[in-house]
Amino acid sequence: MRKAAGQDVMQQLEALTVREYGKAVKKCSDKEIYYALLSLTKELLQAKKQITGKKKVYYISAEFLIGKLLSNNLINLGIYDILNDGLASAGKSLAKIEEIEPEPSLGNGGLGRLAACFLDSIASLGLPGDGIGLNYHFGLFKQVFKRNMQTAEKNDWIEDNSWLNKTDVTFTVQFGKQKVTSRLYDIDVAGYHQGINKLHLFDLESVDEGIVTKGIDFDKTKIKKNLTLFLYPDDSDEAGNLLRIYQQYFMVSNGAQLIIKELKEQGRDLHKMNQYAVIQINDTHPTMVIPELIRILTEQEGFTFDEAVNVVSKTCAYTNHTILAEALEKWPLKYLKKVVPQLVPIIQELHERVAKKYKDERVWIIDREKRVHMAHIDIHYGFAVNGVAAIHTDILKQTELAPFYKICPKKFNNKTNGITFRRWLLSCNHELADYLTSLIGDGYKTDAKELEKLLEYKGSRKVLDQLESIKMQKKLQLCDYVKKHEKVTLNPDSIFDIQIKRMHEYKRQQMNALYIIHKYLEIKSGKKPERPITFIFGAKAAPAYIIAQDVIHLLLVMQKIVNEDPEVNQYMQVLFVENYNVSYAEKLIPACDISEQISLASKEASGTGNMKFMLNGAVTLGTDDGANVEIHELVGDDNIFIFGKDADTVIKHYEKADYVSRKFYEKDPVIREAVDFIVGEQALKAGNKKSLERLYNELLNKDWFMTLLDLKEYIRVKDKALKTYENRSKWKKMMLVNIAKAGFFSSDRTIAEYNRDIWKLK
Ligand code: 26Q
Repeated sequence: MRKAAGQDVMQQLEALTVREYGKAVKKCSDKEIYYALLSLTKELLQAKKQITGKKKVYYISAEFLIGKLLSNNLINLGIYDILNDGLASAGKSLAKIEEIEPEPSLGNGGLGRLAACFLDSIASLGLPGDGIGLNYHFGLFKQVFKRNMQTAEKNDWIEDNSWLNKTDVTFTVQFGKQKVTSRLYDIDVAGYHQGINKLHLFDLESVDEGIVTKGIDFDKTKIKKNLTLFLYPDDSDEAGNLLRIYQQYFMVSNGAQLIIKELKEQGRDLHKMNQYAVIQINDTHPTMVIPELIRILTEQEGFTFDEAVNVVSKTCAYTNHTILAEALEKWPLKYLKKVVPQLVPIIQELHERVAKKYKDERVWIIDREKRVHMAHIDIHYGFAVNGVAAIHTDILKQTELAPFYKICPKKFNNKTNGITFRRWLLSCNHELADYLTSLIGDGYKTDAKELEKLLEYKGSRKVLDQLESIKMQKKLQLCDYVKKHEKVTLNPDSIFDIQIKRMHEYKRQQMNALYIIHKYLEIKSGKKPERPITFIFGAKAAPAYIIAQDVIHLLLVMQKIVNEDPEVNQYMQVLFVENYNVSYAEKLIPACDISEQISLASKEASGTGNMKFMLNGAVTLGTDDGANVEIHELVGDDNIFIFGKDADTVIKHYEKADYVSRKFYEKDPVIREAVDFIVGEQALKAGNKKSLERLYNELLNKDWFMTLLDLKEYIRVKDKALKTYENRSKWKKMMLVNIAKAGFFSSDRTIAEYNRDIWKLK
């Protein structure tokens, strides 16, 4: 039945290319076929039923890191296989055609990608739920390496023909005395064999791409032209911070207007808004939606202040994604006065009410320095607060948000993150997905827990060998891609050890770099590893985050030193891929043997890359942090490599301020040798003195994220992982157990929990 529909699709594609280009598919270029597929898929999406229901969730987020959409849409529409086969018969490769699609970069990392996975799962569970965000024209910068340093260029991803659908919806947004006009663009979000929801992206009508001068520079004060040009422009100066507040308000004002418009169109009583809508606030970036809704309801809909506060508080829920104090948004009141003067009296009133009720100033909204704590607005004036992994929620309750937990314990709940298996298995690893289907059927595609059926095959040599052979296929495919894009030849017989994520000190890429230095020195001194190792990195660093830039530089310098050393390069190689993004992740993850998840315990709220690797048969080398803790519990001690000080110990070090990195350096020659290499002759010859010295000094004199505390154990446990890899049958069993236990991390499970405990949609 599906096959028949699919064959029909191939005929539709043929008809389309004849109509558009006057030739058959087999005569078309990949580019022509891509655009034909884009039009065809958009038509099929539009023909799908909108998911409806009495109540809808609005997932409001400054980031939606959706990645390329073609392959996923085809899978969710149930026509991927038939098109893949049909195109192959015409001598075409769908995988190659997918390469043509530009990748939208509407997010930085985890938080944005999570929002995208959630949209997929909401639709796949048949729940009514739309995303609300911004249509950044150049998104996050494109990373280009020059002289072993990161430079930033704009990512011009929007083409005339794209997944964006221009709508007739426009709103006015007021900034003090200035007014701007917005326009809504929609992207259809198809559920897996389900109807569709929408991702609503607002844009500025008067946006002017021409004001971008070189790289990603532009005049930050020209609000009427720049508001939706970039995602999170540099926040190191006042103009950058103000622009961020302009962007946030633009997003939430549009979001609030859209929600109210929809409720009115459905004839709903706004006094009962919470029965028809729930607004999930993704971190504090959209927090101003709370005072904005209160403003609209009181100024335009005749609500009293109490009525507005009451219904808005029952409609909004907040997700926290970080425990890093510096990432919790606190806006100086004077900035808000400048950008959104109309919200200031509302925020002040919200603060007064809190201050009247609670003596403890730590829960106030406006502090003594006149800074507005955005998270505090969410907690007081929302009905639910959640962390994103068990350990993260516990730390929020016990430490970071403890005073709030004391006054409203019932609001707090945990929702361990998840990932969509449609993208992170079915789409990026057809080979594994098809093999799993042949073994356990395709029930796991809609009920991920069924992956556990794989455990039955733990003793089957045939199955274990097949898993190994699929891993090799994916490594070979990655080698081809890397050869073409990075001009580096990798050895597929080596162990692929991969760390891909945003560059941040707490994620400790610098610890991995020190391991690489250590291994390099060992090989130089004659101690060769049993099998070659390939260390792969991918990461962007915020342009204003200097030390993160320095770590990128060190790793690129190590890439040069190691790969150009004939005594060493047959035993180890280093590769830092340029412009790491979702599409690159889809190629790297299936090819990975060892998944590096080495954040300082207590700092990584959850992590989601860890789940993607596990699902694709990589074994985790990590600290007991974020969702690693839950991975550890699920697979057991034998199927993961855990090291490092635990979260309690780390938190105590911070409380007592008693961690001194220099002590570790002084007492241990192995640590000293690795750290000294950073400013040794060889590194200085290959790299930039200022940058390397700055990093060296940081490690010795500060090391806020305690790299040297865990380094020794990291080396020991990583060496153990490498040794275990040589016990092939043991390793293959570990792979199997990791895949089998990954079902818990399906975002379908996460979303079902959000719905059960918070949204209550159906
Ligand atoms: C804040 C203020 C000023 C400028 C920028 C920001 C800012 C921007 C982005 C603060 C935070 C972010 C992004 C955070 C993020 O991606 N957090 C990650 O969320 C994932 C999904 O829950 C988790 O898995 C990761 O552990 C967490 O780091």
